[in-house]
Amino acid sequence: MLFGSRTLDLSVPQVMGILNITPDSFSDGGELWSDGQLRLEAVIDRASAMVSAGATLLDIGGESTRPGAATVSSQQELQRVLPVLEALKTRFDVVLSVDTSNPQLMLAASAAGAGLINDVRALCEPGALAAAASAGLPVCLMHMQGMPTTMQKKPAYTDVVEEVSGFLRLRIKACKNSGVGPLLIDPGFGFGKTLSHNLALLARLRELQALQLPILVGLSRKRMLGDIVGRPEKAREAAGIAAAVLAMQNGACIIRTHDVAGMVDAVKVWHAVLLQERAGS
Ligand code: 7PJ
Repeated sequence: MLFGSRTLDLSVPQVMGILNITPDSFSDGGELWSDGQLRLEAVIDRASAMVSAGATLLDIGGESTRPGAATVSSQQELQRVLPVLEALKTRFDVVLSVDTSNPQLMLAASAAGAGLINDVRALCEPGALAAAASAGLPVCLMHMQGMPTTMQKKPAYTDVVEEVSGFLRLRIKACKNSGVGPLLIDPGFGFGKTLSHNLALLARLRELQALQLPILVGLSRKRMLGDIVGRPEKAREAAGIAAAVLAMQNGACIIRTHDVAGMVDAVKVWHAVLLQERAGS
């Protein structure tokens, strides 16, 4: 699949490294900031480590979607993300993804060399469909119930998998009508979902394959893993790998993670077994 100027082979799962450049990020707590300033050198070092470890995409996020996080103005978000995009695009041969719902940033990011728009609001913000269409980039559509500030208050579904895929189906149609694409889909683990909703989505992820689009998953360090293993965010790597392997087995082809090195090894093991199986053991 073509992501801007770069092609990735999605028949092998690809690892997307998370570069959160918010001062209040949910799991890497603003380590890239000092004295209210983003440290570009620190961002580059972190990106470099992820690329060396085998990430083929980097997801740059300038807006925290953590429940209760401070809202950022469009201007602030652009000022955070664009210099990072500029710095990374000349240094690393990977797909740069922007984690944003902001139409202005979609356009500016595309001009600055981004290869993917990753929108947790599935282009529902006013102007987002039109901006993504003129950006001309692939878009990952994610499902969320409610809005980040309130989404974990009382998530409720009759059948979570049916509702997530119904929502995605509508957004895919809206994108096709607006000339947006190519598309990827994501069930949005943790976005307006209880542990049991998240587990149902992971167990039945394969059902989303009916939409016939590449599936991206973001499980890394999330609370659902903490609820299962009882560990703090930074000690959830093993839990995240186990969950991602299940997701790959159920059709996921991009894994969004904070912990790239371990995940790349997990993908290699999973893929080696797949090839053996295809060869007819
Ligand atoms: C996701 C995301 C996810 C996609 C975040 C976090 C919260 N984008 N952005 N999927 N999560 N596509 O990293 O825990 O699950 S921000």
